[in-house]
Amino acid sequence: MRTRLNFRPAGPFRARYLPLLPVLATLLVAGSCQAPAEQQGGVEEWRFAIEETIGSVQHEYALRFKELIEERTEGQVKVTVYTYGTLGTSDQLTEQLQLGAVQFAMASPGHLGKLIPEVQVFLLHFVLSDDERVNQQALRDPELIGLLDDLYATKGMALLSAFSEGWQVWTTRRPVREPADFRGQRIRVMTSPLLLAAYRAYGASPTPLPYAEVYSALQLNMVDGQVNPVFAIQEMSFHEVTDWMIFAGQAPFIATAVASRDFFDGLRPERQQLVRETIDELDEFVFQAQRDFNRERLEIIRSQRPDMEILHLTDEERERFRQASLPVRDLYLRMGGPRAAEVLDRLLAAVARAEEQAESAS
Ligand code: 6CS
Repeated sequence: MRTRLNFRPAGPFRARYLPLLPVLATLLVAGSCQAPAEQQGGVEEWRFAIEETIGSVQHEYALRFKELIEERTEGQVKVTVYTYGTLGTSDQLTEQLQLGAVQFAMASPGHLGKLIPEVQVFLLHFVLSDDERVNQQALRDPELIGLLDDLYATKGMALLSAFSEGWQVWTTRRPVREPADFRGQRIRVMTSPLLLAAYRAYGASPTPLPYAEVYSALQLNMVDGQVNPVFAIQEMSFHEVTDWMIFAGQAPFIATAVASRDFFDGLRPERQQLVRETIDELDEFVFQAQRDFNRERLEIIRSQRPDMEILHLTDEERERFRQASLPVRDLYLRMGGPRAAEVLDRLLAAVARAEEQAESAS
């Protein structure tokens, strides 16, 4: 079994992160003084900040990246991985990447949508396929990635890859079988504005919060439920403070792996190629890792909470949610930035093409 760490933040948010200020200050000084990345005795250091804790899907990804890069550069590059909680919230990680204090980071559309509204396309429900392999292929669509990369570039980032961390599951205190069951429920969502629209469309009262605050918010009854992939629910102990797990297959959790644009553009062509090839290989690696993690962690949840009610919505029940979610696509077109229509069309076309290919292969 893989490493597991319960991350149950205690106390007010500021108090939790204040002790980290020295770490942040050190990184900021390092980032502003040493471009592109720190050189120590001929060894270059690349810092990789992730939005999840030890033992998570993103951690597995970053560790494998580290292993491959260090091996392939024969120790010329050392990769240091910073897990969630060491450098701050997702928004703060993005800021540090933009400032050059870290060279690589994970940036989930669930938070990044405040900065790049178009990326919220990945937050829409029932847009991707029910088939994870189809989604994997669609997310690799070069035109889609190129289009998004242009937008990331305007914010000082290079988009390296978009990948799924598995289906998102609702954990609640009450059963949810149709949109009306969400009425009056305060559901914690990530901080991108489209998520408010997505859950209001179901009649819920969405509450945006950083990841680190979710456990306490559930425990203190400030919210009634939340949404995340199974591995995250187990790792962050959300299953301790909710009673129902509802699998609706509305959307997988999409993460994006990014590099600082200045850093990446400043790399020698061979190094850029090395990063691109390594990231490419990680696509299949993380596909398998998320599948294993989500399966194994569900078993852990079952053993730790035998009374947990696990509900898989039927096709008819899902269809009610799908219908209720459709107006949110129009909202995305209005609030998703100037290139929203292009991005949504491209994603839908990539999914359709991947579906056709999967059908003709079977
Ligand atoms: O819910 C969140 O905020 C977070 N969930 C996951 C699975 N990864 C990072 C993200 O910030």
